[in-house]
Amino acid sequence: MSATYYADFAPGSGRRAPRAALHSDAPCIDLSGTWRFHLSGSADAPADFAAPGFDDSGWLVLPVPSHWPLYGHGSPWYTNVAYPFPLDPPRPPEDNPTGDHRRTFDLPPGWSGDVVLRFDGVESCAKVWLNGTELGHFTGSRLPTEFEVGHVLRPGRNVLAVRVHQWSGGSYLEDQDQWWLPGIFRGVTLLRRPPGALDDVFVRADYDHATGAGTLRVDASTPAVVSVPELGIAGLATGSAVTVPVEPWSAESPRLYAATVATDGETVSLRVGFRTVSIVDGVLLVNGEPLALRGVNRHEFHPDFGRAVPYETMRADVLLMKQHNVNAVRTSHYPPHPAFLDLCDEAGLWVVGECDLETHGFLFAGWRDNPSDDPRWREAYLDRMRRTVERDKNHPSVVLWSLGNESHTGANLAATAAWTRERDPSRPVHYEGDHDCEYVDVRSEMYASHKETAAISEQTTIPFVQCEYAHAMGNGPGGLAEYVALFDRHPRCAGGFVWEWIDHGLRHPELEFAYGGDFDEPLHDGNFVIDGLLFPDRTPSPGLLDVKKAYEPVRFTFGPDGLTVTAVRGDLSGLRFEWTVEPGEAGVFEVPATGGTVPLPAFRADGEVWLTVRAVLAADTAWAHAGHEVAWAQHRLNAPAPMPAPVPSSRLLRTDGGYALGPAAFDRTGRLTTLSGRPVAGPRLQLWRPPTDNDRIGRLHETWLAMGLHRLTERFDDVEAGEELVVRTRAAAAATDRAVRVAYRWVPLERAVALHVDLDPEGAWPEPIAKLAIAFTLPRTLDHVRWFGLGPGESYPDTGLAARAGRFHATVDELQTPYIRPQENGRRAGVRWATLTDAAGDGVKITGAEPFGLTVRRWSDAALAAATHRNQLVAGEHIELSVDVGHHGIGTASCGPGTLPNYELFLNKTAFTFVLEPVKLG
Ligand code: IPT
Repeated sequence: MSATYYADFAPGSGRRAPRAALHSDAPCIDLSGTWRFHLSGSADAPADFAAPGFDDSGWLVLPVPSHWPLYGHGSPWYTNVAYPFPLDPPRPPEDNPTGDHRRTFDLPPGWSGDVVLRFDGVESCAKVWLNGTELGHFTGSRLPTEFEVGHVLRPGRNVLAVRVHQWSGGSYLEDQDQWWLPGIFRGVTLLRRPPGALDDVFVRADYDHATGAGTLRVDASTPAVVSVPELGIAGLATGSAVTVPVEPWSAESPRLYAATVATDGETVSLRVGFRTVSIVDGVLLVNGEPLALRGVNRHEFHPDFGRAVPYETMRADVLLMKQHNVNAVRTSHYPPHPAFLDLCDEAGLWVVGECDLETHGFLFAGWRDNPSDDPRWREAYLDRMRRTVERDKNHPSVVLWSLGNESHTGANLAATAAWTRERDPSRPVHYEGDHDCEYVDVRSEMYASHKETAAISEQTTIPFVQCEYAHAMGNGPGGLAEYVALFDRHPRCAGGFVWEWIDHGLRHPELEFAYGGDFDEPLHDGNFVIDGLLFPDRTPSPGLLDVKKAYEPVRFTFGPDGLTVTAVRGDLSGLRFEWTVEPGEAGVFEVPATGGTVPLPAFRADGEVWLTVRAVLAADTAWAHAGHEVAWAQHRLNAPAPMPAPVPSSRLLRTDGGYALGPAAFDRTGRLTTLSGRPVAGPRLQLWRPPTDNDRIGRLHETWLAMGLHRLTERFDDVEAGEELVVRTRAAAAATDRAVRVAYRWVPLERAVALHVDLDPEGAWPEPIAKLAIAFTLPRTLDHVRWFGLGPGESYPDTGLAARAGRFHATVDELQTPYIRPQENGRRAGVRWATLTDAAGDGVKITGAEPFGLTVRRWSDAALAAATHRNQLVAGEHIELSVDVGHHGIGTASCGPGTLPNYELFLNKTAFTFVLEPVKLG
């Protein structure tokens, strides 16, 4: 077998030892910018381009950092578990896109002596030459690499040449569920190393919660002097410790102290956060307090730049997380750009720092030859973890080290854990794949059901973390509130991380956002890469709003003595409490920082009225402005007046076409044709919904298709015209012998009609159905929707935590949630009444005897189900109105448990009532 560098077990050659990412005053040169670029399909072309005199004027140009497939050279490729090449470690495939990169730079005067060239991220393997001298090579795409270059630098003009192979031995260790995107995608920097340089610094800043003292000790590769002016620490020698009173660092209160570590030649600036992670009686603690991880998994992603994420985007992620009550991030499944961790220190997020490692695709080979247990890969495993820990060890935000993801188990992982613990005993070690907890400090699971979560939390003797749960693919995740309630209940359960932060949809000229298969990849996993809480452009999805509600740090409970306010994490200082009663009444109330019960004013109200209480930021913070809502709750002050018993107020008339009943007209078979002269067709029984990703991948949708729910036909059997109009139908699907007997009973009211629907299943219906609704077709002009119910966003039985009771309005277009792969969406729940009107305010009103679900679209369910991308949804000639009395829950069966039993929907004999009337809004 060839031991060519790109087909090797070894992680690299010629590299410097890994060290901390440091902010230094030593001069540096940013080599980002426009480089020359040439792509070839073979890894073995002669490397003549490395010669300083090579003429690259005919080459293309490419920005660095970047992934070349996002600039039209080759194309992105998405796989989840499967490797996109045959398994024959460490050999990559023959077809190995290889990007040669070249740039020149001028060395400023005075740059003699030691100089280091650093790469912060190159996928997947690079060989580097400076002025024609080969420096070495490296793998480890999301890890830093440094070379000594002082001896090859020349005064004046220098030529840097980098050959990047898409595939390498390293690719076997990088089988994360994401796009394969080669390139120099993070910065390249030239760092001057002055005499007396401080290469490495290791800050240990512990906090003793019993005494309130912080102990600081800094170790450095060169003896140096430590100062923390704010703490009066000056001239502290590296290697010695000092103990002083401090304020501790936490995600809620991220107190940082500016520090410097200096030699004669170099000064490094740090921000020190004092905190101690410990495990006591199986509970994971920081500063003596149980750590409640209410987290998300974050991949680095930008829809235009892939993993070459701009700084402002990293910042946006941190702010969005904080604004949505997320307090923890798992850096799935590799170290992020180093600046991201600075932002986490600053804003306050607990971080699980994960190594760049995944070998998931060996699953398909029964884990045969899995690198995790193959001694030939041992050095590569250790190398990756060393580069992770050494780079990020000084961040107070990092509280756990994670060995990697989905790499099964084996001796190399155990060795990595042992090294990590020895190098940094201050942080527990996490790795989900060590199910027997032989070499980890915390037990970890992914996608455990609620039941399993409860059982593990009760049985475990060490802290338990759900490193992934609540798969946020498409519409969902359902069942989030129940998970968080379990986390809150069990002290040994330290919480979990939603999968995942953002949809990895790549911007596409026709499709808007592309996913697997959109680049004609021969093997791919479709839209499984679209499973985030943010849409690719970072617009929050309804799932993120639910996360915000589920992760609220404040709890409100309404009781006979008033409102009890409890801090779930941290305290209540920094918050202001407000109440509102629609319409128009509002006030504030005082709550002690530690929480308490406050009496509420007496409110007088007629009809259904809700009190809303809110906790908002009292002052600006680093992550949101004063007034930003952190938590809220509602309490109904008055029950709704019951719907008046229908009093027939007009008589049924026979007409040429059929029947007339108040404002409603019907054809001879009893189908509604107009309301107040406006065409309205219906009702139609609906038992199906366009499948969500969870329905489809969890295969419940197969059941619905087998039942024929998507092709229900309704036979009009009988019309009985007396005081009322009773229309009997039988709804059934071709080739099946079960059916629903439906009786639509129309009763005239004053300027309105009531519709009583009786359903009687015929035959056995043991499987869940998707939805139970009746639908109407309306003119396309009725596109303004107002409703009283839950809003403003969508809700399904086990989602919509963020929706609150109130009066809302939206256009039909605004009611749609633009999931990247179209699917069931946009339902508003708990609706008492809704109007659909045209621009002049004319239209129809529908009122439920009981709160109902409202869905309004410009396309049919069939069209929604058939669309694979947003651009395929085209407004039709009508508006489709569906009013439901039940939906099956959403669950997370695309990866994880399905709908909890109490959110399942079955067909039973049932009855419900709606009132339809024409309206004219003022
Ligand atoms: C789990 C992976 O860790 C994660 O990277 C992602 O692929 C997720 O699934 C699904 O989106 S692994 C799975 C087998 C539970």
